[in-house]
Amino acid sequence: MVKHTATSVVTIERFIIEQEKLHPEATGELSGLLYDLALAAKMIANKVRSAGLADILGATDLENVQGETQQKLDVLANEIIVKAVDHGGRLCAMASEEEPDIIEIPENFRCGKYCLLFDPLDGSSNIDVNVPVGTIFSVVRKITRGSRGEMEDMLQPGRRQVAAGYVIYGSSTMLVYTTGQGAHGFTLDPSLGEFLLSHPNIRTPDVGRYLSVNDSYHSQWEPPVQNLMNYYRGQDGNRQPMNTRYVGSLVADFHRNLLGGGLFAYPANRRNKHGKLRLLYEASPLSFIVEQAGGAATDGIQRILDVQPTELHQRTPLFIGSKNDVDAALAMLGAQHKSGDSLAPVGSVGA
Ligand code: AHM
Ligand code: MG
Repeated sequence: MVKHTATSVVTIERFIIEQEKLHPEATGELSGLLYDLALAAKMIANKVRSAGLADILGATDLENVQGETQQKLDVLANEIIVKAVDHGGRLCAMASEEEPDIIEIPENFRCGKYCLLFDPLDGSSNIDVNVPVGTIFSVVRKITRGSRGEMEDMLQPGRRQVAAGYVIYGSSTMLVYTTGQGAHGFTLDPSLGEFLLSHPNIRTPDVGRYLSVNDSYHSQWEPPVQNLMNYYRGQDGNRQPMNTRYVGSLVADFHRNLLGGGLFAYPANRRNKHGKLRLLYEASPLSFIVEQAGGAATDGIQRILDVQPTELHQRTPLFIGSKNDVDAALAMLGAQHKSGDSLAPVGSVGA
């Protein structure tokens, strides 16, 4: 494969094609899907950029200038992604954090061999205050025999993903993805309308600088989780204190930590007994990416990528980021689980 540096000008399209060449058996279906997702990302970026103007441009709270009913941006992002990928003949089904059931491919379109699972606009509650939001996606291969995708195809452990990625709509729009050959980042050049390779082969430091966690849950965490957070803050004297940075928008927190080194944690608490984040739309794809960058991810007992999902919208506790910091979570929370001190699911608080 051609070796790229951040100074060669490489579009995402060319990069995807070059990666495909590493697999002589490839049919181009996955490449086509990734390219369609990059297109959807550009369309969503466009909407997000003018989100603050929605009320001004809309004739009323409910209608926009064309007289169409104003949609919430996360619903709109969902629709953009579905419309960008449903007709390409690459997918047999989809699932979205925004929709309760599997999204079927319309009867008039051909079905392909992949399933797409996605969170169209994560952190969308932050849009009103101009904080970065993101899209997260995961691709798995169909495993059932029929022509249409089924629930069994969706409920595969994360290690079976063939691709995963996220888009951050921040001060610039970036798309980071992996197909299992490293994690690569592309920045949208707005003047060209192209994603250009800006972060080839991302590597995340083994030891994190940043700790991203919502501290307001401290009193609602189980003691082992509280001890773990004290350890990250250096309060027990066993570690250099980490800097706390919490945007409250997963993609933004994850992205900063991926590049700078850090640990994002969303443990279970008394209110969210299984954590808050979704295994299939958030935890699994980001775990695939972080592992490709040399980091790790656990639910406190096992590697996120080994968790067997049982429900489409399953939630999971999540500790993700720099390898040594994730190992510490596993050691401190996993030990508690093994000793039987808690019967609650990983990092979670007993019912
Ligand atoms: P969402 O999928 O409804 O947007 O919720 C997920 C978001 C994440 O982006 C963020 O990490 C988390 O919720 C913040 O939750 P909290 O406000 O409890 O800290
Ligand atoms: Mg989300």
